[in-house]
Amino acid sequence: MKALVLGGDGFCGWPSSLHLAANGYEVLIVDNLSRRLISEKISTPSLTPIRSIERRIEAAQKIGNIRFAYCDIAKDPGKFKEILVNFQADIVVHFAEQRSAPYSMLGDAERKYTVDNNITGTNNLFSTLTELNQRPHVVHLGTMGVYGYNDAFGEIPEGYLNITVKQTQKDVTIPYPVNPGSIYHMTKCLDHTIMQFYAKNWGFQITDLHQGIVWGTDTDITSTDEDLINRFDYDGEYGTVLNRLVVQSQVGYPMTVYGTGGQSRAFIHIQDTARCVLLAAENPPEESSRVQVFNQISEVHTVRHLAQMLHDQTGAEIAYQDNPRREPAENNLRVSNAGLCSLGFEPITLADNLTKDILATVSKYEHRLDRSVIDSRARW
Ligand code: NAD
Ligand code: USQ
Repeated sequence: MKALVLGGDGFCGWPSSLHLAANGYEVLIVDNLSRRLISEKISTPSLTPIRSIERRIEAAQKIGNIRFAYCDIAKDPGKFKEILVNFQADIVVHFAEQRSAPYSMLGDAERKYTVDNNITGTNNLFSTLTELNQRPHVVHLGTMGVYGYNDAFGEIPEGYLNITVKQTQKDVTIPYPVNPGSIYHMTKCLDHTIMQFYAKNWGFQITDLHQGIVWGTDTDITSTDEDLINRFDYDGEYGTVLNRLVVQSQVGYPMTVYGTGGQSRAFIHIQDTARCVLLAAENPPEESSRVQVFNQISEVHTVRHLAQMLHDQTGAEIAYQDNPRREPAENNLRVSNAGLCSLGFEPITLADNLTKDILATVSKYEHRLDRSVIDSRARW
């Protein structure tokens, strides 16, 4: 089976590509290396010394059949088409988007770039596949943030809500109302609409993984060889909250809890991202007229709880800051992950003590840390 992995050089894409290759897939990574470029532009290299894509691929040959093609899927539809024609994928996994909410809110240029890149890339993929009459199962990485983060309709279901229409008293199933909190999250809502249309009109089999915040850095494969090491972002724009707090607690930087820390969010470990992507890839929807949605999450915590847990482990100080983001100070969140669990997903949780592994990685590469990039510059 052939898996085309768009964005396979990134934080989630790299370990997922390796996991697919280790499980017998012929993998072709397509990436424009824009994440590495943004790192250079805003001076925030990965804490871990990730290798060049060439060196990564050379080391990955020991894991399985894995290759790389440079292509910007948003800006170079001609080359992208050639790749799709030549590779004839059975599965396409689509990670290739600008994924930082704070980055997308920095200013005019970043708003436009995020929308142009994410929406055009997704539409290019489906439009070209339509033109070529190819129908691989497409697995798209979406986000929990499409739902907003509240329990207004009870536990958040997987993409669809069963309601009774007041006017007709009819029971219907509707796509869960979207409620994005940033330009980045907005692009994921738009992606979802694009995919619903392609599924309805051209019968694509599509799975949208509404993923929570990913934590951790290494997986059982990336930790086997320094040349396979995964990226680790800790800066104010690309670092996600748990990884940031772990780094801060290790290096004596007061932990940056925004507002009261009462924000509840869903989390998943990077190892589970790779496992869930494979599970989803192997289980396409039976019905091709609508997008299958799985909530790719393991557990829900408040930011305050995470900071307190790290304080208890390390004694690190918590610094409550004015929240730079427009979001509710406190929220309740309950999320179903029944779909992936029914396929055999057994979540890794914080109780498994994996923050200790991250602390070890941070300690190993602490000399590479730049404290001046820890605070976030984005305000909205
Ligand atoms: P990342 O930035 O590390 O990886 C994205 C990769 O896509 C990068 O290698 C980048 O160079 C590439 N890319 C971007 N635009 C491209 C284009 N036009 N053409 C070709 N390649 C392009 O991000 P990540 O953390 O690995 O996230 C991957 C996906 O998972 C994203 O779509 C993101 O929205 C989603 N996701 C991530 C998280 C998280 O916590 N990291 C949580 C939920 C969902
Ligand atoms: N937060 C802090 N302190 C920090 C950083 C963040 O308190 O130092 C808070 C934020 O205010 C927010 C929460 O922690 O309430 C999560 O922030 P985050 O930066 O970890 O996550 P977010 O911006 O939502 O985006 C990340 C990924 C994105 C993915 C999303 C999943 O960058 O790609 O889609 O998590 S989710 O949050 O479930 O929508």
